[in-house]
Amino acid sequence: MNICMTKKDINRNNDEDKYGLLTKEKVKIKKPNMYAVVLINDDYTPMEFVIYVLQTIFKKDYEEAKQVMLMVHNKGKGICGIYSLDIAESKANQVVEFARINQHPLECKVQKQ
Ligand code: TYC
Repeated sequence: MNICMTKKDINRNNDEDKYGLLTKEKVKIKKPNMYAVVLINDDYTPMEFVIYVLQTIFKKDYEEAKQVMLMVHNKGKGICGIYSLDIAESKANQVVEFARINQHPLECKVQKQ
């Protein structure tokens, strides 16, 4: 059986258990799949533009945004954040759309964790 339960549901179950009201059903809790948004380095997108993207789309402060940008610049790629699939895809699309509007080749991808 594969049912999603909140903590509240689980506690309610335990109470019911205590008072002998419950069917003895085992519940498996499945963690949601999570996805990293990965920024890719290139030779043309300005560093300050990447920092701005990290601040605005990924809600990082300036120092953290700079660290992530430098990580991508030095290592070739780096994680901007980890989200559910719909949010990861939405943020990746926002990055590419904003980069294209500003005529930068910045790329990012969504990677299942
Ligand atoms: N390498 C770029 C430069 O030197 C900066 C950069 C960083 C570009 C991160 C893309 O995802 C990136 N201007």
